[in-house]
Amino acid sequence: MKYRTIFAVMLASLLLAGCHSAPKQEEKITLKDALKDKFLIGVAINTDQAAGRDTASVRVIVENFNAVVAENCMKSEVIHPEEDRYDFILADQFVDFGERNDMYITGHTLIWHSQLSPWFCVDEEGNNVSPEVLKERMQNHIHTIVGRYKGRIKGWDVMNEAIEDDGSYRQSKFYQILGEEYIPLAFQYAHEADPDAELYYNDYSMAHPEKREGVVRLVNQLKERGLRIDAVGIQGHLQKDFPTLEEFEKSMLAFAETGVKVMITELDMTALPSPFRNVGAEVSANFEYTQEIDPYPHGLPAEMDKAWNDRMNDFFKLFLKHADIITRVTVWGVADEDSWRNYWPVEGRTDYPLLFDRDHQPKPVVNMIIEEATK
Ligand code: 9MR
Repeated sequence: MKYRTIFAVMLASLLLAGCHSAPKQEEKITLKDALKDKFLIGVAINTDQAAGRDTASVRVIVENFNAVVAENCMKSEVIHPEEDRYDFILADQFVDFGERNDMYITGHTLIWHSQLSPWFCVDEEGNNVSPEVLKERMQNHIHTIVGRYKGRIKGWDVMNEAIEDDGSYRQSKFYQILGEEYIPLAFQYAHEADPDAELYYNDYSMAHPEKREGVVRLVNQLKERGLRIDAVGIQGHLQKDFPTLEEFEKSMLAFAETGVKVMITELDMTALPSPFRNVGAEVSANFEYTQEIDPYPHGLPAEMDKAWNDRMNDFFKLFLKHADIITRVTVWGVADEDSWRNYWPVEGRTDYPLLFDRDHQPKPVVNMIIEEATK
């Protein structure tokens, strides 16, 4: 009898304990929480997002990312449309957004041949300006912009896409007028304007062996001259089957070997067939629309979707493996509908290149990354 009573009391207390303990709430770990000890996880934002108009995207940005970069509003044609006129409205909104949300803010980009203000390298007749004039313009441009955001923008893509895929210098207007000297000058001017800011060289197609070597040469030259360069930005505009992880990894390691950090700065991966192989992000390349190269206007077939998620996950596994040399991984856009991939290299396709889908829902790879980073 005595034992039966004890047993009943034990059973009752067990049941009671079960009832009282609150059902275990699944703690939701977000991308930025999962990666917090590995590297910054950033996103490029557009002006609707920075101004808070695109509320669905803002929710995703704030919840998942701890770094932002301006997708377009700091490019010279926007921020410095005429020699004597700067337009800081959109750039200010972008920086305010980053600060309000306590994010690491990167400026993109100071010197780039593309989206360049038409006046920048020529005189009123359209002829190239002299080296002295171009130096002065570059100095003014860089000092004014970097100076305005001194202490607020923590890192700058000082130089964008100056090396060709074969490792040679791009024959941009800057190069035609100043030769290779324009690159060290840009880094010097940026450092003068904000000595505490990190300075980066940023480019695409970095897994090409010749380009890898060209960029390594450039970084070494800058370092030999005692100029500040903190990291190389590998843009990371991936295709379904190019580049290989092995070549990508070789470039990460080769850049780190020069003594700088590595950042993946513009990550996305097209799910669509490419009209040409080994494509980087050459914005001037454009191809005519045909239906065969826009095969998934209503959604990716399941097996393609799985392949996309697995390959993106493989890249994040690679980044996690080398977290000691990587300081930031930034995706080039919030949700699929925002991506430049929908209109390049063919206008008007439906692509699926980002971590969040058109309904702003995380793709499976987001959880895969979280699991990998927290295991
Ligand atoms: O995503 C940007 C797109 O909205 C612009 O139309 C395009 C114009 O040049 O630039 C895109 O961003 C580019 C970045 O600034 C530099 N690397 C390649 C990116 C994709 O073209």
